[in-house]
Amino acid sequence: MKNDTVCRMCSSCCPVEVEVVAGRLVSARRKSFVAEDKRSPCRKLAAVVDIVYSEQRLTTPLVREKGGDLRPATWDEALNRIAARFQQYKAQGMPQAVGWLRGMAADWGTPWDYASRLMNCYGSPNTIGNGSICFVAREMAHTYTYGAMAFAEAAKAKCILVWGKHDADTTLGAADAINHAVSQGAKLIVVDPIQTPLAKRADIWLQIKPGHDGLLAMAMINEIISSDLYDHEFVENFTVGFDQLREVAGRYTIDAIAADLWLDPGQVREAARLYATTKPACLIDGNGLDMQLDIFQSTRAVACLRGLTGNIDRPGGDVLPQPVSMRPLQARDRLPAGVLPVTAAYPLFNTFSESWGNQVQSCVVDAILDKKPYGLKMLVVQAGNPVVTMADSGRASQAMRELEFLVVIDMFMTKTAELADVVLPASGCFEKTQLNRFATRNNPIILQNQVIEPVGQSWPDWKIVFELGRRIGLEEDFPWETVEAAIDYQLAPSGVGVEKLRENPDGVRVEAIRHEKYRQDGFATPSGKFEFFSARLQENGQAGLPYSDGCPRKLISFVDQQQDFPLIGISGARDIRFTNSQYRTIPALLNDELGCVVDLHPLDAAELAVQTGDQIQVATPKGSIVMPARISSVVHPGSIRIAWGWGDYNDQYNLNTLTDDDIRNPVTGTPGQRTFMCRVSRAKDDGN
Ligand SMILES: Nc1nc2c(c(=O)[nH]1)N[C@H]1C(S)=C(S)[C@@H](COP(=O)(O)OP(=O)(O)OC[C@H]3O[C@@H](n4cnc5c(=O)[nH]c(N)nc54)[C@H](O)[C@@H]3O)O[C@H]1N2
Ligand SMILES: Nc1nc2c(c(=O)[nH]1)N[C@H]1C(S)=C(S)[C@@H](COP(=O)(O)OP(=O)(O)OC[C@H]3O[C@@H](n4cnc5c(=O)[nH]c(N)nc54)[C@H](O)[C@@H]3O)O[C@H]1N2
Ligand code: SF4
Ligand SMILES: [Mo]
Repeated sequence: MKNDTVCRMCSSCCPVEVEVVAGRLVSARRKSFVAEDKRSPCRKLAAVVDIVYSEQRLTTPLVREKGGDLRPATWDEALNRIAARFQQYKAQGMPQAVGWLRGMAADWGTPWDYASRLMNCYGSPNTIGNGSICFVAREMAHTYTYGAMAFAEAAKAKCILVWGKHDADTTLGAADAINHAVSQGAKLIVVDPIQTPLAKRADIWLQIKPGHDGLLAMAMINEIISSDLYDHEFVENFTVGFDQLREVAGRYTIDAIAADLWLDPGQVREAARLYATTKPACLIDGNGLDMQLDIFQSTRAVACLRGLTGNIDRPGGDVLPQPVSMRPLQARDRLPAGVLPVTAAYPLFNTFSESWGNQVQSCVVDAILDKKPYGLKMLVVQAGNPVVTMADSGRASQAMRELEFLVVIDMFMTKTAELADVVLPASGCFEKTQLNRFATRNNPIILQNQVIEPVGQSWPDWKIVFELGRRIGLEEDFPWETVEAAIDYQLAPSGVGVEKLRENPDGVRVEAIRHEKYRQDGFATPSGKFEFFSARLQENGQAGLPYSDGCPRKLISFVDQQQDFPLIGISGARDIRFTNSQYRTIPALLNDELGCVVDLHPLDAAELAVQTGDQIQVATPKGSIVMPARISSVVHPGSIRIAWGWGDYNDQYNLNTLTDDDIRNPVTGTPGQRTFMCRVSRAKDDGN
């Protein structure tokens, strides 16, 4: 039997058609607007049966007696243990000592709302996501500029500027759109420190010095303004701060900064002109901008380009979403007044969006270890593996060990789950129904629909949260017996329900697509305009316009120790076979540790006397890892690229052993997990 759903094995949220025989999933196929033979392939989806029915799946709850090993338990026993702890901290008058840390895996849609609801009704403001290192920090920069996160309508663009994103490995729907547009003659500009497969195909590739994107954006803005290539009609009628932008960008001329950014001035000029003069043009920004110390300003500067060229909300440009009306399910009003979250040091980031709440996960570690601003004693980790995915793994791991009580909700036994007092087995994406953020932030709404029964005794995340809620006295707040009932309740204002979504597997559009909505509605910013200058940022002590206070001294972690750590380390490519720390236990995907390498430029390799296959040690002031080297000119001399995500599989490959969490972006609390100074040497035990 064929069934439609949404794959959530990574954040791409691809609509898929799955084949189920006798209740068992046997294959899955990605749907797309391009013909089958043109669709970008997904290795994970090809291995879907091995993933879903992996012998490594957690199939029963596990509990730990004090100091002992984890042992199987019933759901009743496991949930009652957790509920007892919730009640204990409440009875002690400190519900806020309980935190709920969300990884990216279960999605940012309804699963996020359910956990927030439970915690708010319980009385703790500490439901915390990892958005400070993922796209939420970027979303904030977009939002402060034009009211929401824009997304590129690449398929219809004539010019595509891809800035720090590699969709063929991460976001296949977007990869299909880029390929389609390029096949129709669209120009392609890529800003990436790595010569990626996409960079190889680009008309212009800017191999930027890692972490310096904001300065490049300012220089491009300057070029576009001084050459009078900006969109006068849009700038005059719909923006604020253009004169200041002109003035500040004037300090960043291409000729003055290109060499410092490892770029050729002529190429930067050509890129700025091509982008500004080809209409429509879209700008796809990605995680290459995230995880950087300067994330907020650099993304603001990049975002300004969309208004300067008038491409914002135009067909084939960068479109503003038409979100689906939903009932807020987070019950924020139920939080007792005056209880500050542990992320209180980042008030702008905590409040920029109606639903996001707290996303500075590093604060969880501060609260556990330093009791700042107060102590967290218990943590529920849902769909995340913080021991290997957070900056400064050593410290994150110490924090997990120091907790009085750790609960992990996951599908696999991770390095984080190994430390837990209770482990709850979660059902995977094909085993549950949910609404993904991808489907509700914009039309059309597409349902992730359960197509097979939960594997083993696993439960879907929604059921775990609802049942736990009921066991801590929140029966009235979790009245829904099924997830369908909860989704229908939440979606009621949109007039759409689960039944209709199931009848329309390709999605239901609740509002016709509109472009240039700002002409009628204005932008959802305080001024109603596209804000090059944000008074709200200035009032809150931040630069109102990107780089108006100058450029931060520290764009790369440990840059003040570059005498000892002379190479720039780049947290590397995502591999289509894996999602962050996941799936290395799947034999069909692991394939002899293929891709677990450090890329080193031939010039640096010669100096260090390193050859492909040699074991090398990469060290920073925080720690060191050992990985095989690959000599490759995809990296710029002076920089290396380290494969990402191997830390759960093997400690020795844990990239976040190297990263710093002491210095963070002042607005979004983002540590420099992407880019850091480091040192390379041949590993001591290397026999060569
Ligand atoms: N150095 C460095 N650090 C990084 C990154 C990097 O590129 N370099 N990337 C950063 C980014 S952008 C992110 S978003 C984070 C990701 O950080 P995490 O969210 O911690 O990443 P994952 O390794 O994907 O862990 C997700 C976990 O959820 C489990 N899981 C999968 N599906 C479900 C589900 O439906 N329910 C439940 N309960 N569990 C599920 C998986 O088995 C896995 O253990 O890492 C960040 N850290
Ligand atoms: N297969 C797979 N898919 C995934 C994931 C995964 O781990 N595996 N993770 C999911 C998650 S959590 C996320 S957030 C997304 C992220 O997906 P993307 O947004 O595509 O981000 P990345 O692939 O991390 O990096 C994109 C590009 O940024 C470049 N880059 C690195 N440093 C810099 C820099 O300083 N400046 C610029 N301009 N570019 C730089 C990298 O070389 C890379 O080519 O992918 C999601 N999808
Ligand atoms: S790219 Fe991600 S969401 Fe899309 S099919 Fe592959 S694993 Fe699933
Ligand atoms: Mo992410």
